[in-house]
Amino acid sequence: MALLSLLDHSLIGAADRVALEADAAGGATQSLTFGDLEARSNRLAVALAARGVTRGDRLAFLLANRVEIIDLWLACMKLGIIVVPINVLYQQREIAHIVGDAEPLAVVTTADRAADLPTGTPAWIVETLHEEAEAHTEITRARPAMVTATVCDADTPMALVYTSGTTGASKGAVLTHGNFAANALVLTADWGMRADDRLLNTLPLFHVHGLGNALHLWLLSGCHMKLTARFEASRAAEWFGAYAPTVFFGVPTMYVRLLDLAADTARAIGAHARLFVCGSAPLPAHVLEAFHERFGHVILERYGMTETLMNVSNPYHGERRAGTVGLPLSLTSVRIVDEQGADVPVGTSGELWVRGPNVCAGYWRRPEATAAAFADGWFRTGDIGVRAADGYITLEGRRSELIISGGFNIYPREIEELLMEQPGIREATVVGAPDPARGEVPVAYVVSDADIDAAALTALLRTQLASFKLPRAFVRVEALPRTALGKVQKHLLPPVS
Ligand code: MLC
Ligand code: AMP
Repeated sequence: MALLSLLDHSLIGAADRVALEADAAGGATQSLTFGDLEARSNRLAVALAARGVTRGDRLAFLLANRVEIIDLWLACMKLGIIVVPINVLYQQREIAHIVGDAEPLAVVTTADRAADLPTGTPAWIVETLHEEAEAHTEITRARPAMVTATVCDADTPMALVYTSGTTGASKGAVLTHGNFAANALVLTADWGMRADDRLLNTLPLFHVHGLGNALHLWLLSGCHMKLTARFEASRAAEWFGAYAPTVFFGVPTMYVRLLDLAADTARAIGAHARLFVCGSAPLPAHVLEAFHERFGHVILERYGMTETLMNVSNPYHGERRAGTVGLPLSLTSVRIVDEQGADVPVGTSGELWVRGPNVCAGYWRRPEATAAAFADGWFRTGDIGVRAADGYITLEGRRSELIISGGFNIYPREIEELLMEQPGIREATVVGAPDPARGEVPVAYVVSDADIDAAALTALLRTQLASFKLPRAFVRVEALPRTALGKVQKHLLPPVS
């Protein structure tokens, strides 16, 4: 079945069930049924068509979590429009790259961010668009003809999600309706999502953890979701206490923050819950153990990528083994191979290659990058791992220099290039330094003519880079260690004091 027909079990089949509570303007909370979501997205589909968007067009959004992202996602799904999510933390330079590459008809955003779009790119203000949609009072839960006439199948592109892949330039992974359907079906089944679940989602909807997993598992299972604008550690006790979720999906940093909750609060949260899932970055074994002790639950760790959605997961019923990402999900095959692409034996490290209906169609308008990412139909993840005799996979690192901080990806190259554009900086290299809460944070090593004014440099970089990419320290060195061929030997850099 097509993606939309899967979700129809909730949108149409459970139309009167309360589906969602979400942060609304002015600190209020909004409550909607699945039928409300169906009607809102029908109206938005008509409003979008009136603005001239048609099948195959790209439409981007630059928004923090809010109900209108869900409306937009469903309306685009109904019309075959390709959604381009943009990280709301991105600054002009980062946004310009995505907009230039995806060429969306417009970017749906808020008035205060409109000025951050490249000149000539229409900003569609989210509130205006919503008002326009809601003015179509004649459109209700009955699907308008333009929706019923739109036929999408598993190969229809649903989204371009930008990722740096294993090399520096950010590329749009073409995720299809079939990719989202396969991911949602497998996880709903493998993690036992049920209509009586209560899912607290604090993950951003502009990345696949929130978008592919949380949003679709909610819509497919027909459970209830609480959507917050973002994760805020200071509000966790209030959210978990009042909402009493049965399911929570998070990145390791969120679990580290939750360990700060008082012991009795943690126990009470654990008593209501049935499942805590973690992914997007390595979950340290000691965090899993501390969480178990305080909340009474063994976190289920899984492994995914923007390009592949979810690949490997610890089992719901079997052993959730600390430090491992578990076993391949039901529709995904995983090989671990050496440099020549030959399978390595159990216990030997190699690169993970994956294949399945969850794997993207390739990179948007980049046939060379697509060709390089696949080998004989297998997607080369760039992640290094090892398989135990009983199949459990442990990730050991990455082939690339990717830094993951708080679950957000950082490519050193982007920061290095920006640093080298600054007057007085002759050379720069950026590496990830361990951080107890965020996993890793970027640190810059620079060769410069004068002392570095870290505060001034940070202030300058802040206007061009998302906050999570700002180096946490600048270390001035005489020279960067290099190989005979001139490549920087990052492992020989002095540790940050
Ligand atoms: C963080 N900030 C946000 C934000 N998250 N701002 C708006 N919306 C968000 N969603 C900003 C803060 O304002 C602040 O900016 C800075 O980031 C740090 O915030 P913090 O509250 O001090 O951070 P912290 O408690 O450390 O928590 C950060 C975090 C965030 C965990 C909430 O890192 C996060 O949401 N991570 C999730 C990333 C994610 O979804 N990754 C999945 C990628 S998909 P300032 O300016 O004050 O510094 C993928 C595939 C897979 O990897 O397998 O899933
Ligand atoms: P992204 O490009 O943002 O989708 O990030 C995908 C990358 O996140 C993967 O290639 C892995 O390196 C990493 N990742 C995701 N889940 C895990 C996990 N559970 N443990 C370790 N790394 C992970």
